[in-house]
Amino acid sequence: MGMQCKREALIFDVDGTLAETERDGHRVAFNQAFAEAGLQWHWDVETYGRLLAVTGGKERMLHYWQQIDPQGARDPRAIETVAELHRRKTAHYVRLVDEGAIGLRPGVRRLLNEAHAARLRLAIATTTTPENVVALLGATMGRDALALFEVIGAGDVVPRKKPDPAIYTWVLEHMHLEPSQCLAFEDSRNGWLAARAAGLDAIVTTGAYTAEESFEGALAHLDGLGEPGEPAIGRVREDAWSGIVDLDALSDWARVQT
Ligand code: XBP
Ligand code: MG
Repeated sequence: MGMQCKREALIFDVDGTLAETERDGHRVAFNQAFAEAGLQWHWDVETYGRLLAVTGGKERMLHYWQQIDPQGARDPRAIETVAELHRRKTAHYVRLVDEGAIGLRPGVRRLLNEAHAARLRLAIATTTTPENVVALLGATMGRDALALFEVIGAGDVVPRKKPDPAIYTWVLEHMHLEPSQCLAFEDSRNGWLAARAAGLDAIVTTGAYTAEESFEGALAHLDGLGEPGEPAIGRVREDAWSGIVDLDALSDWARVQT
């Protein structure tokens, strides 16, 4: 039968998708942790852009260490050193976010509220640490924001991070949903590859670090979700598109049920 099922859930990435967290949030927090530990490491904006190829803060630090000091990084104590640096980094990141350093990207609040009002099911699938998600949502949307999301898949709940599909598969299992019933929102090639490998279609809204990446095959590649007076620009499937990503648009593009 040609009947295709409707989609009832939206699954959101966090970093880069809900907010531009990397350059002025995570990067700054890593550097604060390095300085505090007396390390000479410093990640400028460009260096950090290259390091984003490795997802996960601990994985990223170990990768960097292996590049600049392969012998030191082989020490059995390196894993614990990285874990301690990461605990400090998380504390700095949470403080930065609590201070209001990071806002949501345009259209995020609007779409989340619209989806919630329409009783769509909402979830998060991110490689970042759970505390970071709680801090970001709390600082930007208030304490009740967490309750918008039925399932939050974050950080080390899965053994392998994006582009591995594990975090998406974990979220699907916890929601008892098939990939065809969901739509993912991502900003990066690694994130999109993860969603795709889990069998999900994705809307990609690229930002500062990801605009030049390739998303061939993604349902849409836009520069954001758009807001009234500030439309998103990009493509939907093969066609150029400009407008505001709302539930009407999502139901046209992807049979999202409203
Ligand atoms: C986000 C990440 C994370 C953050 C830092 O990727 O790769 O590692 O940069 O967070 P995505 P942690 O948006 O694809 O989920 O330091 O907590 O890992
Ligand atoms: Mg991302």
